[in-house]
Amino acid sequence: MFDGLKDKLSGFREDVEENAEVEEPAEQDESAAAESAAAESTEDEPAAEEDAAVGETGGDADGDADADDNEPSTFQRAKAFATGRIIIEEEDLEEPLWDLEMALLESDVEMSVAERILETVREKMLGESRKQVETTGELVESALHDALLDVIAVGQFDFEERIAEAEKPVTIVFTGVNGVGKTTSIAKLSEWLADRGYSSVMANGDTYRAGANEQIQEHADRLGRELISHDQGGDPAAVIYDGVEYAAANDIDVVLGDTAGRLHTSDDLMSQLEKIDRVVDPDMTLFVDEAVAGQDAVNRAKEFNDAAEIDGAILTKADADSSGGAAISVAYVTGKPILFLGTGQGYDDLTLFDPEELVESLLGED
Ligand SMILES: Nc1nc2c(ncn2[C@@H]2O[C@H](COP(=O)(O)OP(=O)(O)O)[C@@H](O)[C@H]2O)c(=O)[nH]1
Ligand SMILES: [Mg+2]
Repeated sequence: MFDGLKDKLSGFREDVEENAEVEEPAEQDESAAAESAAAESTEDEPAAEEDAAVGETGGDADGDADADDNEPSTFQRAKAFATGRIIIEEEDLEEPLWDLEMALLESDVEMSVAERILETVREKMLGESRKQVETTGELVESALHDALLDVIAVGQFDFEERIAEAEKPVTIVFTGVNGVGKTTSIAKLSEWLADRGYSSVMANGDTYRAGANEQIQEHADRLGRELISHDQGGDPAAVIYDGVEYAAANDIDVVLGDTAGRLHTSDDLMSQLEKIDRVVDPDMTLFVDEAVAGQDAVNRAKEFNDAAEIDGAILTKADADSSGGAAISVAYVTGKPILFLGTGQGYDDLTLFDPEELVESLLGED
């Protein structure tokens, strides 16, 4: 999952490390290093700032061993200049950041998201955080970590808690274009809920496509759930409404309402979604798209959210996606969180989305 992007991120780390090393002063004897540091610190402003930064680090209360016994000597400060934590300059970052931007865009990360990531990385690497890390590698790692998390975690909420606290039945409507995995995700979510003690009923609002009733009925039968459906051509809002009535009468916790996945540009479909909103007033609308669709998925998420406001997204087929662009971009672009990843065709292949976990796996060694 997302291996292509992972490789590209580790490329950035290597780039920065290489560039930073080039800047390292060649072997100097102790006094020469000290002198050059002292000279630099008085001559130009940026160097003076850095010297101050070193001073702060050395004097930190959380006990550097060397700060305990005696104040850091000029030599120690000079040596700090030669370590990764303070020698990264704006110009060292220029090329790696450019390459990182290209890598993100190639991985289908949306432009504004890539820009935001770059901005955060630049800020973190040149700003405060560099005083708290030891090596260039660590600095890159922590900057990338924060920059990715910043865009990926937008809008996150605890889905299970939301279900637990909502008045029952909770109605969830699934939107998205055809073939992305809405119906499969409904079946998976029904199983996910059952595993946590919540009963659910499916309501087939896809009254448009021939064979839609049969397909979802098969899932319902396999899982032992009730399915509410009307004949093909019926009113989707009416089917989901019946689902809610059924759930209320039978003490069912959650109604999972499917919809037809016609083109997001279809006015017809959008007015259908509006009607569902009006008639059923769902507790949640989840947008479903496939991670493999990359940039297209991001654009559709935005358009669906504009037409019938979504509460979150499910990204399916993450098992087949190496770019990771959609997983990184959807939340930032829509302001609504990714809640689940579909990771296969089995009913258990639905994973609660955990931004921190994703970031760690993107930056992980293996
Ligand atoms: N590999 C993989 N396939 C999936 C996933 N989710 C759905 N699919 C497959 O995608 C196809 C379309 O799914 P379907 O639920 O009918 O899409 P819908 O038209 O949006 O309702 C089916 O063959 C599913 O088995 C997933 O997470 N991973
Ligand atoms: Mg379907």
